[in-house]
Amino acid sequence: MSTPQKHLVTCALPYANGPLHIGHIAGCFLPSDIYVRHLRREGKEVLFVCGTDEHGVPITLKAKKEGVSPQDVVDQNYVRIKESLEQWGVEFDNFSRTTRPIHHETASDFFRTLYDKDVFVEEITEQFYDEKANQFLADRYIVGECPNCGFDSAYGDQCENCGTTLSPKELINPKSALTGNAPIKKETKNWFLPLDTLQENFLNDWVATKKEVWKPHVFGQCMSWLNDGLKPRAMTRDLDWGVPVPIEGAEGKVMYVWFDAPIGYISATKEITEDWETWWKNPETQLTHFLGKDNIVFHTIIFPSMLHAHGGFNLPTYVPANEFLNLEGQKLSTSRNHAVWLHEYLNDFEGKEDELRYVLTSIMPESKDSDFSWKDFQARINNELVAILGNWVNRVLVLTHKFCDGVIPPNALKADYNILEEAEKLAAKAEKHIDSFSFREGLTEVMNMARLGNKYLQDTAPWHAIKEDGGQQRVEEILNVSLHLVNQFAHACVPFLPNTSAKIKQLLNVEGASLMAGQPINKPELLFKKIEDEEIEIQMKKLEEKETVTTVDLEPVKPTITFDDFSKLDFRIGTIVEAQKVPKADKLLQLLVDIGLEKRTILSGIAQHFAPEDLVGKQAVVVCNLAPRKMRGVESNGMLLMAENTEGKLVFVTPESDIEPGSIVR
Ligand code: B3M
Ligand code: ZN
Repeated sequence: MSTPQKHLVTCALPYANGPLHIGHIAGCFLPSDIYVRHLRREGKEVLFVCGTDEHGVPITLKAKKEGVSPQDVVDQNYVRIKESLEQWGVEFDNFSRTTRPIHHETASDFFRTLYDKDVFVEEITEQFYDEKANQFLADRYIVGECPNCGFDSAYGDQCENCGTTLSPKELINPKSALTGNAPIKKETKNWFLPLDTLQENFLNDWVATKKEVWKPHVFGQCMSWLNDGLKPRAMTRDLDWGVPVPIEGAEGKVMYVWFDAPIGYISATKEITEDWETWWKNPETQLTHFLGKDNIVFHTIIFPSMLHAHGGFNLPTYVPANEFLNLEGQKLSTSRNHAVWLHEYLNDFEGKEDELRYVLTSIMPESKDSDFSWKDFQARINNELVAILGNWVNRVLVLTHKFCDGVIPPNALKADYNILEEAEKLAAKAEKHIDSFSFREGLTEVMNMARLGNKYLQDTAPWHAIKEDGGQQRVEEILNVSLHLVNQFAHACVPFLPNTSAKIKQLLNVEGASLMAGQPINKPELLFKKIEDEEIEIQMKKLEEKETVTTVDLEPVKPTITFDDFSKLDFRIGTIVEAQKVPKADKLLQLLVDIGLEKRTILSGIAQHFAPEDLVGKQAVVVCNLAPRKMRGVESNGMLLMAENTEGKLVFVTPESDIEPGSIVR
């Protein structure tokens, strides 16, 4: 497969609602970066764009949960995501954001053009509405059972369990994600993309041309959509966070996040070059979208339909979507914190960026889901990177110092050059695999070069050869061939192991492509270090601890408060000196509590849990500055803190050992 000269490569825009984990990395960041490095090495002109997706319900829900504004959420996460990608070493030309003015303008113009061309169908429909929250419930604001797989917390736009794209009305037993209430239906006007007519006039024919071009699972998913028959899809939402819909009568409405987000690829291009049209409108430019399988429909059906309806834009040539990566046999989950976060990895395994690339490429979910486990991570690094690659390169360098004074020996007899030809063939195979998005196989071929090098060294055994007649010359030949092979390897591994490639080049002391006999090489240094059992145990433990048991019964953490808010509360230790039942109130106990400064009457709703006579002498944490409250004619002056489990069992929060009443708790 020969590729054109100009390439626009996109990587799906991550939502700016949290940090990146290895699922994101294996899904699209790593494959796109491998592909781009490969193209650049071949001398192609490449523009590689990405950025954060900063609109949509995932952002507003997160903001609500944290009690901050959506802007705060995206500002924080943009920086985090961008920094971790830079640190890990992805070579984007631009990593933009969809809240930037250039994106709002670009998306607005795009919408306006479709509107002016009468592409949209305007329709008043009934949408789910949460009466308590006074809000329409689009996309992730609504949850319910997936009609496809039965998963009980599918979103209104998609089931994260089976990947099916949904509309809110398809959910079984829909509930508001804001209040948990069953929604009502309410009328509202929206603008729909008529995917039904677009299917007939455009998609059926266009997708048919991709049968042999796209991966089977991508083409298959796309066809199953088309076979079901597409329905018009609303491109506007009754929400206040997003790109405002730029037409009259749409005040207070924003674009559907999946309308504006892919336009983010266009704005990210515009942002860095005035010549953006040569990347988007020049038929000679190849457009390739990298993404995870849950985004397939948006990149093979909806965005191409938008581009087609607009006119003038290239359509994607390739959409090499990956399937899902699991972690230790279970789905990666942000909400359960079952994940390996990129920023934490980079912190815990400093300088091991290539090790992560290596392992994730080896297990990349290219055509089916795959599993990351820490034990496998360790085994692949120790048995492959250290034992095969690192060892081989090190032996060649050490032997060159030992037998050739650290200088590249003169060129060898032609006889041994067949090894280099063989290596060249492996490198060519690897490139072919990359061209067809088979990165796992590509990496295998590259590692086969190191296997070949090891075998050559083993077969020729310079440490024995040196003792034979004419030994010095033979050893020089062997090392010359081996050094060339190491250099070939350094070139071949660029897309997969860019840091390792640079390091080998530095050890060989070469800048250009070829080695020169007579040149000194640098002192050997190990390329990789073994991963010890303890390092893996730490990670396994971290994973166990991280997995907070957020069963559905536990209440979510309340919105963040400031320290000032906290310090307004006056907690002290009190000792209960008297306790009695309150007549005609079966839940209340009337307590007299010594809080050091005074004795206070406090009513507590614990009569069904404790007998009054058991309480006298007990110490507890008392909230002392709560406004007094009258119950059953008695004024209560404060509150005892109790811990309650999900079954309603109550226990006192008592000091670990006795302390004077009135002691401050903070
Ligand atoms: N932000 C979905 C996701 O992160 C979405 C991708 C947009 S690509 C234009 O899975
Ligand atoms: Zn499902």
